[in-house]
Amino acid sequence: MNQIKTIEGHFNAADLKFAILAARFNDLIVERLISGAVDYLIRHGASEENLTIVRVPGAFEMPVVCKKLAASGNYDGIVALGAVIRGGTPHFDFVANEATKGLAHVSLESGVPVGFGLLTTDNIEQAIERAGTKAGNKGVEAAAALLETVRVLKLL
Ligand code: INI
Repeated sequence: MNQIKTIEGHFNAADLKFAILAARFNDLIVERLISGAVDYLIRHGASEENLTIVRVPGAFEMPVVCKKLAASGNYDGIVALGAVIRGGTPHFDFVANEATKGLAHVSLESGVPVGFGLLTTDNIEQAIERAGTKAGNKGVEAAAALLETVRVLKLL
């Protein structure tokens, strides 16, 4: 095993530029995700002037704005934060699927990593649990995964 070359990202956000793309829909939840992501990045060495928060109406609008952010060349990575909560109609599935597919597509096509912090839950309780209460904070997880991915990409 000692002979195997291993490449892995470290968790130092110093001198990296991040966009935090956040949906206004379900903003009670999404604000907690933003706080978690910002807190994580700052505690890992990012500076406030290298963080930009960009707000969009809902999860459905995230991919097109993410595409422009990626194409700008201004960011090492983008954290996408939102909350899609199931209602009584198929609307949830369309919004959640399109946002998820769109964000993955932008990341692959642009080569700019996107941290996926879009909650998709059956009810508001599950969303609250994942926004800084008993099931952690998905904004923190997305920022951590993004930071590691940015760093590993820079080593390849
Ligand atoms: N947008 C969300 O971010 N979360 C939701 O739960 C949601 N629901 O359930 O409707 C939602 N809808 C709005 C959508 O993202 C668009 O903003 C809207 O359809 C206008 O294009």
